Amino acid sequence: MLAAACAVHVHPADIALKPDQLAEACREVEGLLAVGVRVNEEVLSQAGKLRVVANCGVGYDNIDVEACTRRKIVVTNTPGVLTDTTADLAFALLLAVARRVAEGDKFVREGRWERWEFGMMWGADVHHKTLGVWGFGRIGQAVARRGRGFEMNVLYHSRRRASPALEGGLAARFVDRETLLRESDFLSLHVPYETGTHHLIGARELGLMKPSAFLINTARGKIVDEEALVAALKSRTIAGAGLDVFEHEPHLHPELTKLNNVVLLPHVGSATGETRLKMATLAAENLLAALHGRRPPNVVNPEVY
Ligand code: 8YV
Repeated sequence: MLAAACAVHVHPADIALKPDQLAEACREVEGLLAVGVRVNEEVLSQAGKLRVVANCGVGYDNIDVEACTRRKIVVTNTPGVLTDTTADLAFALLLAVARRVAEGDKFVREGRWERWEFGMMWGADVHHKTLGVWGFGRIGQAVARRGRGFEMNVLYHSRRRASPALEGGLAARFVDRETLLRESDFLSLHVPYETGTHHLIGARELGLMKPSAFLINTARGKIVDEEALVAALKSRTIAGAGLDVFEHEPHLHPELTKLNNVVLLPHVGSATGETRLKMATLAAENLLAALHGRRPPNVVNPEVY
């Protein structure tokens, strides 16, 4: 799609460029399709011809949107196409940590399974438990829907309360933060990362959760104070966590990999063949629309118009 419409420079390796390398690569470009790279002031100040940054992802905390807006650069993202795929992964983590799937797999592979035992590897039930969803946008709602499938009692908290019709359809009950923390058996995070959500979950919040509760994070690592989480997991303040994202990814807190009560994934929430193709296509459509002077379908900073 892109090659048919423009001269395309593709970064050859599937590794994220550092801002100075990206800045160098952006000097002459008019459009940037960003896949997992940080687009900050350093990059933008050197990209004098840039008109659009099309992010291949729904979250755009990797892009300094304000700096783009000041330069009248359009920023787009890829909402919608990855909703169910990411919700599936949140549920995969939820089930895996509750039923000790990763731990059991490791146990069998390592040849440590010698006999069937009644008391072996007990986990926690998922069905009929209370699922807390923090952030009730597309992905949060899709997780709530999956919770209903497992006959869970679904609570949610979000900045704005959903319409009665939406709440009714998902049988989800709006509660305040404290109630969500106190009552959830599984708490799944689905808020965007921004100044207001930095360390939304810290020692205090973890302390309010049940000692039998699990935290699931497929949103952004910096929403959780990882140091506090490690302490809570070690002291069994909470029972476990399923994490796809980390505060300083790809670097993990050194204690995390030593813990049995966590399931760790390398930020693969949207990583299925079907969804990655849809994300790439949508990002390309957004990019081309902007370059052709049309308004792209998924503009993040409409103030530029
Ligand atoms: C992306 C994501 O793969 O969409 C998001 O917000 O976290 C992932 O789907 C990631 O942002 C890299 O572009």
